[in-house]
Amino acid sequence: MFTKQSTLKEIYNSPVGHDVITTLLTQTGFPACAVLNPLVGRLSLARLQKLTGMPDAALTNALLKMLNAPDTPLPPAPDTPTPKWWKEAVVYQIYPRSFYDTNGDGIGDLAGIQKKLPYLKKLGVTMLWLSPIYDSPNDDCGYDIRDYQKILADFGTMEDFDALLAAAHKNGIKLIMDLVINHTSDEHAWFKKALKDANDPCHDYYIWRDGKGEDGMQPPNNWTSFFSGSAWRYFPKQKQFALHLFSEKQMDLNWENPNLRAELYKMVNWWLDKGVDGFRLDVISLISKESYADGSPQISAISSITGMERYFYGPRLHEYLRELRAETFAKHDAFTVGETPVVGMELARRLTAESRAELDTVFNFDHLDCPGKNRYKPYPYDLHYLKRYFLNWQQNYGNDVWMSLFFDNHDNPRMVGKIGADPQYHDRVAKLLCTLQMTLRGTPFVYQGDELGLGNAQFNSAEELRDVEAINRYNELLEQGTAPEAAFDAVKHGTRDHARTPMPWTRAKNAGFTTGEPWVKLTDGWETRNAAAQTREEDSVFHHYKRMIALRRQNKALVYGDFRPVFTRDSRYEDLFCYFRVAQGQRFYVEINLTNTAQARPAPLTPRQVLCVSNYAEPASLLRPYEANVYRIGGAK
Ligand code: ISL
Ligand code: CA
Repeated sequence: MFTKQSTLKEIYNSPVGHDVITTLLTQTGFPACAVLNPLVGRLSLARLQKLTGMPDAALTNALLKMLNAPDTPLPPAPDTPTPKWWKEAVVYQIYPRSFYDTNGDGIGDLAGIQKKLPYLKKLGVTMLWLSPIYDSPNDDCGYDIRDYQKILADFGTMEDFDALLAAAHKNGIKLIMDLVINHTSDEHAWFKKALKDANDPCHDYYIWRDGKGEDGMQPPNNWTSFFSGSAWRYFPKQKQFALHLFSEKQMDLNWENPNLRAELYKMVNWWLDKGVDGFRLDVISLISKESYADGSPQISAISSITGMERYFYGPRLHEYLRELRAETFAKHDAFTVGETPVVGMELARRLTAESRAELDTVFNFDHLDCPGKNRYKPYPYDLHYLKRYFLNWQQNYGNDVWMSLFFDNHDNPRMVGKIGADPQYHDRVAKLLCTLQMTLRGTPFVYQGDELGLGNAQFNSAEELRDVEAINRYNELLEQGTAPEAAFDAVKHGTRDHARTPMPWTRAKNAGFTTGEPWVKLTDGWETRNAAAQTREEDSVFHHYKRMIALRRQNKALVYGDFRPVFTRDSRYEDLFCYFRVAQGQRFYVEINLTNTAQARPAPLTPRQVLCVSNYAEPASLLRPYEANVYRIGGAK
């Protein structure tokens, strides 16, 4: 039983405590190991509170509830990971709106994806993840679903989908869908029924609360939405508020309701029966809300979201995930990757360990920004942090769990842009990231355009933004009296639009993406940085990806092998990231220079080290800026 008298060290030694403390310290820019300092570690919660005013009452209360929730310890992990088809996959995330437009309306479509299957096959990826393609009013680019069993007209028809799925499978490519079941659109039939009649069974599919204050017009609590403003929307006819953690058109579902859960399972099975191979589960860790008490002001100050500690790892989360899996995925050997913001290593293990039968893997986002930084404020991303992050996860995560490996997705500016190396090194850095991604243990998720080394876009005015998150932030700043230019500056670096610009296919008008007007502007430089040019040039980023993907697919050691870092304790080599991947009968060696200056090799290469792939054309004695090499030890290339 944890109490206010528990010490920081005791708390840190528990899974929940470990992740919460690590996240809080990292967010504020401190190393997590600060807690291991005996003076700090011996402090009790109560004492810390007295000395520093932290943690506040709401946080203490939420934390103690989480710490005291029943937890089954994980059984010991096996010596080697169990082989699974999805561990061997190389996933490619498609943002359908921006992939390829076949009918000139400026919006990518399903026929466009099908048309580009030969390109994807050439690249070598084995599984596609489609960001949502369901019917939607598009308040949040499809993450606001109106009908789970209908295709958005902009993207095509269900026939187009069936044809795409069949064609993908025919090419040996699996396909997973984006499953958004924390919320639906306010235009979903369930919500419409809920609005019409409070006695309709669908009413309880959502989260309704009375308002506060004499007139009942104040939101039920202080929670804020991820997309600015209160997380509660008032409905005058109903005289009640409904919860929306995201946009005000994305209404949170009430997972407490068993009928709702049964409806969701039915829908998931309908897609599985169609033959889809699995799902990426949108913000799945948020489905269980601990209570509707006010959120901690301190968490709010650190994360700019109020209330998160009440639902980021709610008390029924594991139960819901087990049920969901048993009712659906388990019957189809389907693959699942959960999007789990703020979940750290220990909680991730509890969500994905094989013995738990919940999720297969999750996305952890801790590496996307350096400690104390966020995507809205530009800074040069430090590759040394990426090394620290991977050293930790690759060595400590365990054999009964499996990482996802990614640098980009549709919610973040691109990593190669964040690193912001001198333009002469841009392609080398893009290739370096690919080398890391294809040689670490975990399932790689390439985001469309990564394979071209696509960078971030240049947005010049608020009119060019399309992302509801950035637009809401911008408007909120204007309402607070910020001048338009300053408000735009505050969102332009972080807007999710950077990753959502159209795929550059050729040097034709609009990069060959559309014959019409693209729905969002292109990233500059497409005249030279495009798929046509890169598939022609042997030393392009595209070919580097192709070679690395092939190498990984041909060599199980790169998938399942042990990760053995070297030279990590020698400060002379902190600018290098070197490791072995070792499996029975196979050994690979990876050496990476994390900096823009030449570095000495820690040890001379031996004739037994056969170079497989490099981001430089010719070998050299020094490791050149951002050089990344993969060698096979013994045996042919
Ligand atoms: O935690 C975050 C920032 O503090 C967010 O990045 C959060 O992880 C993200 O907003 C959740 O993203 C997913 O759900 C959203 C949708 O807009 C995103 O595109 C999707 O990836 C709501 O469905
Ligand atoms: Ca189209």
